[in-house]
This record gives sequence, C-alpha cells and structure tokens, in this order.
Amino acid sequence: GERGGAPGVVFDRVDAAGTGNITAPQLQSALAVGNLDFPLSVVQQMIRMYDFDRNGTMSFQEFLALNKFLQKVQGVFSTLERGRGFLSLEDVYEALIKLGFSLDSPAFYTVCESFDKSKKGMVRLDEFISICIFVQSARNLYSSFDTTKQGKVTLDFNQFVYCTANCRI
Ligand SMILES: [Ca+2]
Repeated sequence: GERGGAPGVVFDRVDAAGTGNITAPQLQSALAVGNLDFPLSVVQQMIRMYDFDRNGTMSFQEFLALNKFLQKVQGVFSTLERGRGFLSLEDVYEALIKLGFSLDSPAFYTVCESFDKSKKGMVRLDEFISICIFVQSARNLYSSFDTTKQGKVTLDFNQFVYCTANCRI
C-alpha cells in the first residue's frame, strides 16, 4: 500500500477494496491480526471514540489515533504484567493511574467487576484494553457535559440514559 509503517500495512490489508474507510467487522479482523480478540461491541466503542467525522467507519487517520491509544495501553500493560500475562486488580489500579485515570474504590471495583470475566482478579490484555476503552469513553462523554470544567455535571434522566447507552460495551 501507499501508507507507510505497520499500521498502514494492517489498514491496507483489511481495506482490500481501497475505500479508505474500515468498518467495525474489518477493524475486528485487523486487531485479531495482532492477537487481540474483541467482541464486536468493544470494537464498535473503539470506532465511536475515534470516529472524528462521525461517519460510522474509520479512516486511516482515525485508525492511527486509535492505534496510538492502544500502543500506550499495551505499553503500560507490559510494564506491569511481569511475565504472568495478566494484571492483578492492584496492577490495574496502578496502570489506570499511569494512563491518567484516578478512580475511587467504588468506581474502580465496579469497572473491574464488569470486565474481569473469570472473576479471579486476573485481568488479561484484551480485558484491560476494554476497561481503558470504557473509562476513556466515559471521560470523553463526561467532559462534553462538563463545559465549565469544574469537575461536576448535572444530568436529567434523559441525559443519564444517553450517557450510559453511549458508554455501554
Ligand atoms: Ca470516520
């Protein structure tokens, strides 16, 4: 392809028709090439996070932005997994702080509970990425309501439903 680097190769491979945009199932295959298997719902959330032009698919530029986020998350995971292939809940807490997310206990444990499928406190890379996608989406949405940047928002019921539906994975 004409796009340079590993992300370009991956993008061109899934965008075999050369449309310049990849869909959620295509993105899912692209991530599977890198041994990351995600449910379509998580992949759709990734697209929502980086679909800057809101057309429902990923351009190469949007894909690069997602890729940068995933690299950062994978880097933090690698630093903390210490050859075990998973993070303990304490590690996840530390990892989220390294990524700029400082959650209190109720928020942190509720998030972990909903993504730790085995319920053994062993969070694998795909689960950790899902947690990060969720927390980042929640932050983006929160920021869009927190227009005065005071760290507080007031939501009516419809806005609350809108928020939860947008962050649900
Ligand atoms: Ca797009």
